[in-house]
Amino acid sequence: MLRIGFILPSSEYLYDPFRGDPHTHFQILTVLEQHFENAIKASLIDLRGIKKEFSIYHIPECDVYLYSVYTLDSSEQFAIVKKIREQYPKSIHIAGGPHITVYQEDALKIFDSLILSDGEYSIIQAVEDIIKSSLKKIYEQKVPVDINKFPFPRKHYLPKSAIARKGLMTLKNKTGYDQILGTTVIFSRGCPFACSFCAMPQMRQYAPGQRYRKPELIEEEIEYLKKYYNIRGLNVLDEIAIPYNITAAREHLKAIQRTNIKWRGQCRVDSLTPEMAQLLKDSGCIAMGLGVESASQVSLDYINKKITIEQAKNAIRLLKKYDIEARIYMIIGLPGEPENIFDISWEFIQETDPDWVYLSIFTMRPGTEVFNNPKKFGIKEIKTDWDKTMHMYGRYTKEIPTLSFEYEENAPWGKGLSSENIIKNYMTLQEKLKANGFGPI
Ligand code: B12
Repeated sequence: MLRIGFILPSSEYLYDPFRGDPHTHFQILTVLEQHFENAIKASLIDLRGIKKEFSIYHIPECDVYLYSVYTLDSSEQFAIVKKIREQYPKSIHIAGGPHITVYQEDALKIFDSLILSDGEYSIIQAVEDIIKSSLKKIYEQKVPVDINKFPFPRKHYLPKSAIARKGLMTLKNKTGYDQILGTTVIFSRGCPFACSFCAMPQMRQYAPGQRYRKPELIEEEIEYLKKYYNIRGLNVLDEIAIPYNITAAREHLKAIQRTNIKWRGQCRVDSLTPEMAQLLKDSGCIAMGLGVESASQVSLDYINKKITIEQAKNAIRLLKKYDIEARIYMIIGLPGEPENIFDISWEFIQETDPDWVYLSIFTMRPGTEVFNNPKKFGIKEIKTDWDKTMHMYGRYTKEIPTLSFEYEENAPWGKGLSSENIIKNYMTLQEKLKANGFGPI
């Protein structure tokens, strides 16, 4: 029997690594178990919360180790491979994920094989090749996988306590929701847009656009979570929780409604119409996060967000009207920001009065258009110190952000802000938000 372990790194840079679930891992492990049945033993090696120097003591011996490498944890994951190879020299190491997709050559010095793009068919092929001793260096899926052909991801790889937890559904204005037993889910892949700060367009070059699970499969997945985990609330992690196609959106939301669950999610500001807000409300949606990103239209245009400030204001109004908590995502430090970005951001927040503001500082991730084409965005230098690309600071403690890039003084839109100014704007706005009840919950 082939022992396959999927490594989940410490995620120590997250305030609470147990707020999210490892969906990539669940998906690949479920596919492997369904295909190979008793010929393999598939497990999740959960290193969250464990100090990096002690990780090896928590890693059981396997024949094959899998990794999904994000930029922020790339150095940790590379170090784990090295340690495991010392301990179990015959082990085979296979990686996928955004970071290795960009740095394939370097990654091949560390891993035995890489999985690029959708991984369902590729991992089955790779395991079959391992059994035949003919593992290839690269498996690349060039035709989008139909996600409805695969089972929904099972969660039995972790203890029940790590799946069903309280505190995921907390609301600002209503009590009792913090006690709801919740978990996170993801019903789709991808996004039809190409924002210049997002790593996905490059990763999904062979599978552009949005793919959703069929409504009946969504219903089936939620019923499974209710039955085995007693789940009553869902944090839906899809980038766009509402399908762009209106007919599909109706069916999607009605499927969720039939399960009688409470849920929260995120969507684009241009997804919201009065009909959609009503459907959301009826489907049990209690809070929605909106990608507002900036109070500067110039910045929105630079990052190719394809929305207007007016659309953002309308979307917040609509959510509030339908009694759905309106949470907004904003970023400080984007290209195109004027000198008075702090003032216009605060004015926007005061005028629209969202329930909650998630504030990030702009970070540079490989694979994004800004990273590949910095000149276009007035960026003079990008450092590849990946550990310094965290985008959320000071939500709970007083950390000081660092930036891994710098703007030209004479940027294409005018004066580029200095890194000191960006950090100051970010910190002052974060303080102002905290002091005025915009977070954190
Ligand atoms: C859900 C999600 C999360 C969840 C769960 C993440 C997880 N590890 O499963 C949570 C909330 C925990 C999370 C946290 C973070 N995330 Co996140 N997240 C996403 C999101 C929206 C979906 C990912 C997902 O689960 N999709 C469903 C699965 C099934 O699809 P998938 O991941 O693409 O995997 C498929 C293939 O890519 C491939 N594959 C990928 N890896 C591997 C590995 C192997 C071995 C194999 C065989 C196949 C394979 O096979 C899968 C099936 O086809 C993506 C954006 C996106 N749309 O993909 C961002 C994204 C992956 N996240 C990102 C970031 C930055 C983070 C955080 C660092 C954010 C933060 N500062 O808090 C943390 C990191 C936490 C961690 N160490 O895991 C970035 C990564 C960019 C980068 N260059 O690293 C992304 C791309 C968002 C973005 N647009 O920039 N995230």
